[in-house]
Amino acid sequence: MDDTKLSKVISYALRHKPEAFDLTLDDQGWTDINALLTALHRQKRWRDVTVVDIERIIEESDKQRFEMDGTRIRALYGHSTEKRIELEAEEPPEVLYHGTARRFLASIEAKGLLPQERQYVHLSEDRETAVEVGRRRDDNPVILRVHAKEAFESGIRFYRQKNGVWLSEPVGAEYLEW
Ligand code: HQG
Repeated sequence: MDDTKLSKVISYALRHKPEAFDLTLDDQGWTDINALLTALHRQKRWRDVTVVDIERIIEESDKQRFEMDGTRIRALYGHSTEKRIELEAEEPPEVLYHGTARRFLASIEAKGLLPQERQYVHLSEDRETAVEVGRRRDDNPVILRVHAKEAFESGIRFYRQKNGVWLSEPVGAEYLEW
């Protein structure tokens, strides 16, 4: 079984298009794992997927993209569904990082960090992780230092996910440095 492809199809279902899989997400993004399996089984490629396969992609992935709890599963970040996932705001560390493509800098300087297609801006606790995120779009990414605590003190909300990814509301350029 191609675990990368399985992870991608589950990401698509849990982050972007649950309705295409006849799934509904609750306010925190949870859905029933058996409903997800039933939806996957409708596709020939995924006819034999079991909960063990899903457990394996969660355990073996370098990134923890999904979380399981009893009979529920959810994506921990990346959502673009219309209904906003509800998260609990927390005080962030002094500095967080965001890796991005050099070609986006002028726009980021003008408009700040925006969630774009997703519900939240995605930030990293360490520079190395931000480099990996930025490399998806640029071989030589720009790493922004985000003055998160200062932004938080001015009322911008931040949310820590279990896997160490931080999500936030838009962050104005005055809190960014590179
Ligand atoms: C950029 C992946 C122009 C932003 C990753 C980013 C992460 C702007 C892109 C997670 C902008 C959005 C999220 C502005 C922001 N003007 N460009 N004002 N503000 N941008 O993919 O943070 O493998 O939605 O810099 O590793 O790159 O899928 O966000 O380049 O953890 O699990 O707009 O997704 O994880 O891109 O990545 P994305 P991201 P997975």
